[in-house]
Amino acid sequence: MDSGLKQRKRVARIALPTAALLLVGGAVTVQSIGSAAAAETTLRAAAANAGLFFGVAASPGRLTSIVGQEFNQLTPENDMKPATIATSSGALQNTGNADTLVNYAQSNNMLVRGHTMVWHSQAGALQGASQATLNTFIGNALNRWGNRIAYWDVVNEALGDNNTGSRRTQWPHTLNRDANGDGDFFDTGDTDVIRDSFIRAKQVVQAGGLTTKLCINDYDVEGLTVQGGTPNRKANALYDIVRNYRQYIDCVGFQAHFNDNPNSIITNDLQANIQRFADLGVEVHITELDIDDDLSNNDIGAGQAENYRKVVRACLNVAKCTGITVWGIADSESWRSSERGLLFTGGSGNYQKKAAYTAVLDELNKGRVPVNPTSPASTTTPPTTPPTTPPVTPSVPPTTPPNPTPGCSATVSLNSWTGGFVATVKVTAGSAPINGWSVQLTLPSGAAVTNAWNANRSGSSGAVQFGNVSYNGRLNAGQSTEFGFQGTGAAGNLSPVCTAS
Ligand code: 9MR
Repeated sequence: MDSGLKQRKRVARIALPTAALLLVGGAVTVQSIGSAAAAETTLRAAAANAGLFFGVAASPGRLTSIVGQEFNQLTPENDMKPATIATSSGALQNTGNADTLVNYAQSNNMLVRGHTMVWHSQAGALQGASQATLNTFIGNALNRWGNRIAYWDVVNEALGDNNTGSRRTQWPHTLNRDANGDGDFFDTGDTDVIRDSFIRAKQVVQAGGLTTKLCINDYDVEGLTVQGGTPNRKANALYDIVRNYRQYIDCVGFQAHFNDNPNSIITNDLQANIQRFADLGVEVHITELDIDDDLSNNDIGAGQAENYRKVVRACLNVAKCTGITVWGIADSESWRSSERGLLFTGGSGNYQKKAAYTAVLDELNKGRVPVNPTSPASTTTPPTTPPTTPPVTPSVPPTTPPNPTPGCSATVSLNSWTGGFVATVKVTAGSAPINGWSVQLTLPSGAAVTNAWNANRSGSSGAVQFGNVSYNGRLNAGQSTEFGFQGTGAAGNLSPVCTAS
């Protein structure tokens, strides 16, 4: 993290059903949803039952028995950063500590998150390097550990502070060129260090047949809004990056260093923000969780525990939120020890559980509870079997009249705040299967759609039309799917009209 974040906070004082976890080639698979098992007594076991990993950041000096007992994922807190392992030509050096951590993880059946490749901070000898040299480093780092690393943070903290939604201006972002001056780096002719780094990483993964997943990671991107209800422009910018480069990006990390900076608080729309990224098809992870005691008026008992519970629940409620990592074991060993933001007190291998630990364990043990049981989040995932399987001809004539008229209905639920909203639209087929749908709704004047997911959109204000995308048009009788959109202004009362084809 930009050291400025901590600095800002200190100086200005402004103002953070169960499933089985399978480790398949280093990746997490949520296997099945069943009935709740007996309460587990470690974070890793409870998380595995709920179909996610629960990890910790550590260095070799912190590898006491608690690490393997409580956690099933490990992030090197500092030992895989370019400052430690990169030479100025992008070769590797000093990989001993990283190897120790990877070996420990392997022996304790833990996933590893590589952290991190392209970052403006702690770049060491790589500072100021060209894209070609960054690409060399990306290839070397990926190939060095191969599938022993399940997830790699390819790009870290690419976006600027203070909720501007802009890219950082420091190297490596000085490698960016906005050819047509339209303020983004997505056009033909533009140069984008994010895109080019992910393209390189994806090539290496494909060439080596690796299962390693490629992530983008940032902080202050957790809520749809920030304190006071202002849209979270940094989160929106990250969303645009992931949407534009979806073919290269597999996962998104919300660092979740929650504190009393207005951009870093825990908002009620955390889950909706996780969901909109998940709806793009990427895995979402909470990657560096710690929760400042200031967020509960220095109540590091029930207040902090409640905040931890909220964050864990938001992740559990989204099927593609597949892991949570806390940024250290004990308060005393944290990068911001005075804020007492972790799950244990004590130190040096002698740790005591805090109320926050008990809350996290308890919440994990409750498992994933779908918010809307009639439309699980998996409806947004393209079906793995062809949707056109011919129906088996019934041997007995149907008792209901044949060929009922295809039809559909739609309902909207809104999450509004001052100046904007997110709408989730549920489309349900009538008494006959449908092959496609379109939904029209009329926005009041002053309201406009800024982006949509799981639907093709035409129009942005007044009468706006949404059509199905390739994987969610075909619905059986009575079956539902969901799409969403984000807008500015006030949505008012929306009356969607659904037409089936
Ligand atoms: O926790 C890390 C601390 O020990 C280092 O001194 C610091 C140097 O920048 O990095 C800390 O980890 C950061 C992580 O790599 C990226 N996100 C913010 C984390 C906290 O600053």
